[in-house]
Amino acid sequence: MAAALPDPKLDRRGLFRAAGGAAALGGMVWAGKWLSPEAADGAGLPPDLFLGGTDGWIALPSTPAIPPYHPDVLAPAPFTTYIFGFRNVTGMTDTQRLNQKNKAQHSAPLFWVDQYDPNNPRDFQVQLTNLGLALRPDLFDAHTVHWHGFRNVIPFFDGEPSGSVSVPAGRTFTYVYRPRDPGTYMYHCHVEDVEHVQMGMTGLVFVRPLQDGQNLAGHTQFLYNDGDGSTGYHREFAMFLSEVWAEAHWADAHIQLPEWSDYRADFSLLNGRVYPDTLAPNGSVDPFHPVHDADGDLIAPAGHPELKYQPHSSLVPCNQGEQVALRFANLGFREQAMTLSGLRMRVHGRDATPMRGRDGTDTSYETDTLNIGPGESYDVIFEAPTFSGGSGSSGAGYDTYLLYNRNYQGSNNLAPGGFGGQATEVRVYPPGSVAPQQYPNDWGV
Ligand SMILES: [Cu+2]
Repeated sequence: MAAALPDPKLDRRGLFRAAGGAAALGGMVWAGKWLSPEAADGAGLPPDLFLGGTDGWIALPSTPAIPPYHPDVLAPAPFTTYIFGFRNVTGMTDTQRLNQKNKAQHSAPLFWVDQYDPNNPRDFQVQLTNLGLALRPDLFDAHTVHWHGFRNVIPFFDGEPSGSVSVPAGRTFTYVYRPRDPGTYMYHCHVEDVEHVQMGMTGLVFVRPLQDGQNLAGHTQFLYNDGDGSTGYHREFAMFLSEVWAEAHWADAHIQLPEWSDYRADFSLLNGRVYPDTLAPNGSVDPFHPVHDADGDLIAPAGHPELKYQPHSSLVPCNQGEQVALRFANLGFREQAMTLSGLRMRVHGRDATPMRGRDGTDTSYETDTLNIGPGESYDVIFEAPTFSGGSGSSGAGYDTYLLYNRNYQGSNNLAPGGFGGQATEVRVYPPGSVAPQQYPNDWGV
């Protein structure tokens, strides 16, 4: 029996027809207001980046030991430390993706997106697959992607688990972003975040300004939409600060619970490594052209099998006279003081905000030390000085300038004369020596 419908002009199907017809015109009139909701541009296109969340193992200096926590007796050689982390699984087959369980990396894959362009609308989509934890199948933890500092994020895509969805083991979710604010950010899993961030599910992400590609003051790449080329640069390097408390990592591996109020950072990491490993070559770090073996596994940086799951180098090679951009973000739990010894850095942005007053006044400033609190980011540019003939520590065709944590417990990892930590080198070569970069942190060789 057909139900009697009210006025056919107002039935549900009719309303859809009316809405559909209006949508074809770009919007609809509602109570006298013109509604023009923005559709999710790019919906239906494949995601731009695919991440897997899982556990794994990394290598930190094994001496001096921190018994019984470090090195972890469960760690397969040449590794020392249990982690949770992300992997870039873009372009992989389903089989290759599933193979990456227990093959997480630290820090998380660096990636970047272009600022949203209303004239060429395209949202950025990141698909997260929770691959599960191989060593702790009892921990059926969900994972998320939380883009820290993203303005006006749609709560659904925020990744904070009490206000949005999380991704259980074996499931997949696609995050959609419309980035409107250039600058440097960080991202992390927000599930039990003190633990998951400390365990390694954290990395750096940045937004390129719309101004990129224009020619201003001799530059085509910029930190911000400065209008005058003042934030233009020749090379760019991400510097992601994080920490490892060995006891917490050991506890997760050994089915124990750490007491977080006992927190102490045994290792302070720069891009997931400690000095002098920070100088070792990159592994596969171009997020949009990832390289892996037939199983989908990472390929270790040349000569460093122990750094297989720490692919990000922090070495800064450059030619004299170049403008070099450094993007710092700190998601350790302590404030750090990164010093570029002997060179001045100009601070052009903080927390993805250009150094401009409300009236446009330039508030950028020069310093040799950045005090970076947890959750903060800085965008700076230094000018590579004149090559002096390979003096300093190298005598090998380049000048060396140290970039290190002036908070010494972060540069020696509580072991004076021991580990090394948040430290790396800027190497300045004669003009024309270092080739243009193919991607951020690329050595140009
Ligand atoms: Cu997580």
